[in-house]
Amino acid sequence: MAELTKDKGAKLADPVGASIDPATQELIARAQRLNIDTVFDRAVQMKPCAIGLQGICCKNCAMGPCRLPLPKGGIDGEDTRKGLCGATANTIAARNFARMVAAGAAAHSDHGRCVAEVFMSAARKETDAYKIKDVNKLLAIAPHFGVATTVEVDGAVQDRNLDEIALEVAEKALNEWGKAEGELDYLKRAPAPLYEKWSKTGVKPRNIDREIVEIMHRTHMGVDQDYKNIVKQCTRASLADGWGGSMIATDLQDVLFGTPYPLQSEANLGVLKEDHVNIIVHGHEPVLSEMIVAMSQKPEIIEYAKSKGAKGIQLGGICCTANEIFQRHGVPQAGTYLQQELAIITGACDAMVVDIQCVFQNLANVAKCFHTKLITTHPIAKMEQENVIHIEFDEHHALEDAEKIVRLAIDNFQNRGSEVMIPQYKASAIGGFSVESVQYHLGGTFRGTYYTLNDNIINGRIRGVAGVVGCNNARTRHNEAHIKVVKELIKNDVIVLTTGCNGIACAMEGLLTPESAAVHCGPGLAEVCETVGIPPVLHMGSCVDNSRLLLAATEVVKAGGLGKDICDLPLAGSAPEWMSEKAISIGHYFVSSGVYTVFGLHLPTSGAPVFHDYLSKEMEKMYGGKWDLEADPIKHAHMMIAHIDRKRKELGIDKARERVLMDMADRQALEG
Ligand code: SF4
Ligand code: MSK
Repeated sequence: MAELTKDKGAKLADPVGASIDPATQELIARAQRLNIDTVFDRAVQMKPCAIGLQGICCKNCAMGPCRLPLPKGGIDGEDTRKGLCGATANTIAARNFARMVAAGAAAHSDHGRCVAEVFMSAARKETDAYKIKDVNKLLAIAPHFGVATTVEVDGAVQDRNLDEIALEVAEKALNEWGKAEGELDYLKRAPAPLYEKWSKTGVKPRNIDREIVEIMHRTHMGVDQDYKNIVKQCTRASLADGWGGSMIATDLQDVLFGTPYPLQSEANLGVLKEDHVNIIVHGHEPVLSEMIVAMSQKPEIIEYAKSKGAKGIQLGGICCTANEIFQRHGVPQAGTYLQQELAIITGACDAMVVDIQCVFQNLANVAKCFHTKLITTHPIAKMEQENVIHIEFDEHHALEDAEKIVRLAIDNFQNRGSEVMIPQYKASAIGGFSVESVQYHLGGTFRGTYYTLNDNIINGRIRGVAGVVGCNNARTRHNEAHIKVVKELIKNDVIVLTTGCNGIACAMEGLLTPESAAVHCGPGLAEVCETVGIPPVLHMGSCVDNSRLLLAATEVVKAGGLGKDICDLPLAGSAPEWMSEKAISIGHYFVSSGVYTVFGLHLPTSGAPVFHDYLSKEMEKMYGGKWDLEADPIKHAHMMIAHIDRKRKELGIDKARERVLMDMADRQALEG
């Protein structure tokens, strides 16, 4: 052990209180024994600032920071709080919220831009590493960019050359970040009434970068000082994320790496193997992890690992990289966001390869205590600590970069100390439920619609649909709210679509298996899962893949019988343990697309009650979706269920469910 990272005598987390997961508990305790601090300990040692938590601290100019605490006993009458410049609590909270939306939308969309650039290189055939893998998906998305897939020659319609289509799609896609006129091409994929609402309220994004830049301008000292107008720009920028940057990222990743279809794998830190070279891939962009997967499967590389005394190479993912390689290759998920330090604390991680987003800087300090090589790969995401190796990844020499990284990990296998402790916990999990594969599973190849899903919602077996997504947060017990919310929903016949770290939490809990339906679901949902052979919780991918949820909801609208817009559906969204600015952008585009969305923990809006209310009541009037907040997971789930029931009633299908759920005695009484 090279170096210890913690002050002796500091207050420590209670491992059992910090996580519901036994693997996590064991490794927190191990870290404490080894005197290595983790996020769990730091969370008990440093309390959050109560004013920042409520969104009412402004540091947008050097006359501040101006802090506007709520008066004791709340606001009675006029709210007279103001900063030095006169900015009200509503303005300050709205500006802070808007900057979170901007950062979140920027993160997703810059990821999307990077994928679009790689896609352009592939279309131009400038790289051997990346090729078009899913031609059907390319042909499916081309028309949304206005790219023709057929051509008329001498009066006859012929298929267009694929290389030409790919090149044109690449140009059109990249143009979405900076086009001078018009609006984002993908907006018209939304149901027509939703598109009309966006037109009427003037929030259709013009291009992705502009909406993000405009938030930064508007929230500069002395610019936009009307919280309603700031929210309008939040809506525009978040739509540029959900129906723009994220959706393009998902689509082009599917074209390059394949649209996910169901496959089986495992989840939790128990997937690491003592006798294998263990490589953890962590972050978000699959352009890196896809190459690491390809390289680690090459026979000569496996042979090289064996020549160094290992039995093979075990890859595992953390955060959304885990979701990406899980859904396309069945690579095991090593853990959620809060388990990143713990993966190194097993002592069995030979290399941790990171790219962008959700990566703790403290990984470098933890890696110093073990033999682990920590490798950063992205030009925009480096670490200052000198034990971190930077191998910059570039699509033009991607395979060479991947080979260098994998060989580095293999060479490091023999440096492992004797301090290996891999907790023996892992669960089986099925992932790969893209919009297309759900269509196939529920509608069959020929029908290819969401008809069966709609039918089961209408007849009441499925009460409704929930999108449960998002991060972990060390301010709450790891995975507890995720699992309680999801279990309560499926117990009440609500099918769950999951992404992000919620997806990993559900995988670790065994909820991504068809068998879990019989154990955890209400009778209606259990029957559907058993008949169709699907889990009650469908893993739809990573954070950018929340765009899949928007398109799945759109498919449900199209399949008919459940209204004309996303806001008509018995559907609700949730992020029980959110922490990232990306979650705020996702939440806001869900709401602006008509989804009732509940966040756990807290929202950075509570210090400005008028602004907070606006996000709920006024957003609902405009788009049919609204923000809500509930920290208690059971109440949180029941708020979603109450919304679903309200929608069922509005659709006139509430009685159908009562009939389905009648027990035998009720039926006999009726028949008699
Ligand atoms: Fe204070 Fe206004 Fe400056 Fe914000 S912009 S720090 S409220 S003076
Ligand atoms: S990784 S954004 S902690 S879901 Fe996408 Fe998990 Fe949240 Fe990062």
